[in-house]
Amino acid sequence: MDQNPKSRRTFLQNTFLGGFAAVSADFLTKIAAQAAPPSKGRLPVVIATWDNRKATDAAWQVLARGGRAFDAVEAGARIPEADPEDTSVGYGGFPDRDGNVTLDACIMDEFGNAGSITYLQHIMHPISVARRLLEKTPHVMLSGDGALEFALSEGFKKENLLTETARLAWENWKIKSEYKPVINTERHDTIGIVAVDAQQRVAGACTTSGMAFKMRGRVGDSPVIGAGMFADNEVGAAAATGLGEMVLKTLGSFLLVEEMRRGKHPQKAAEEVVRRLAHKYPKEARENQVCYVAVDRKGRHGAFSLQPGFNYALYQAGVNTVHEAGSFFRK
Ligand code: SD4
Repeated sequence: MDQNPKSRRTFLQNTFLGGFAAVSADFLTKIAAQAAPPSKGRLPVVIATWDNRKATDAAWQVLARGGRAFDAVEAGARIPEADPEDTSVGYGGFPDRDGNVTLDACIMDEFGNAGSITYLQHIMHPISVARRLLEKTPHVMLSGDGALEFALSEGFKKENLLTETARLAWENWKIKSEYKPVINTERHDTIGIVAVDAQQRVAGACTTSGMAFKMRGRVGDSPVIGAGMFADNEVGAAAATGLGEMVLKTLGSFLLVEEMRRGKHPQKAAEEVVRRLAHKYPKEARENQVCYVAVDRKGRHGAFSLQPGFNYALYQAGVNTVHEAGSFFRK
């Protein structure tokens, strides 16, 4: 599925916390952004991080029959959640350093309602639990045991999400047991999925098992409204993948939507948010990956990342495609 496994590997080799010498912001300003030509708008549209074409396809089934973007992004997010081969989302996700699979997800609708679930164990579809929280309670975030209790009370099934492949990867990691959190090193990755339907309703979702072998209790950007994902019906929506800590410190998806609100095309807005990261955190930016996808309510889209190797799935005008995003740093 990964269209460019070699470049993906390259960035993964370069992707970890700690290590290299600091890079000056001046140096970074000299590196030109490699921008794709800005897209024209068309509705409906759905865009997802990585080559999640099965997810954009599921979302498109909703959009194509005139359905709601909110239903579309949930349907899309559920695909990798149930896929045991996707080792960074839902069932099959790599566990934390103690062997627990813990899931984070969030979702927003066209009214600005939000639902978020963090540190959820044993439930395959955190995105649907987040939706249920949004619809049935006055709350926005629910975590850990409380989230599990809520899910069970809503009829979600408790199951073992640790696959044999993920368990073996964890056993293997334990040999050195080096605590150096790495961005997931598999071909599929966290899904952020944003859509605008034919009635110009905007929605977004994001779901992940987080960083592989993370510290127990660690929560990343993905369930944080405005960090891993943000949707505003007046403007558009954005979602992130990559090193959550960097996204959290800049509230990247919120920032991206605000850049669009000020008139930027989603592509230019995504480039601006990545550029901001590179200026503010030059050393971390050099050593890690952060990626964004975005749509505005006209149906224009954009995508950009720090490092090369990020691709995204786009379903628009009846065609499901995968594209290599531009990046701040060159190969
Ligand atoms: C996190 N942003 O937990 C997620 C991980 C991710 O590709 O996107 N991996 O930090």
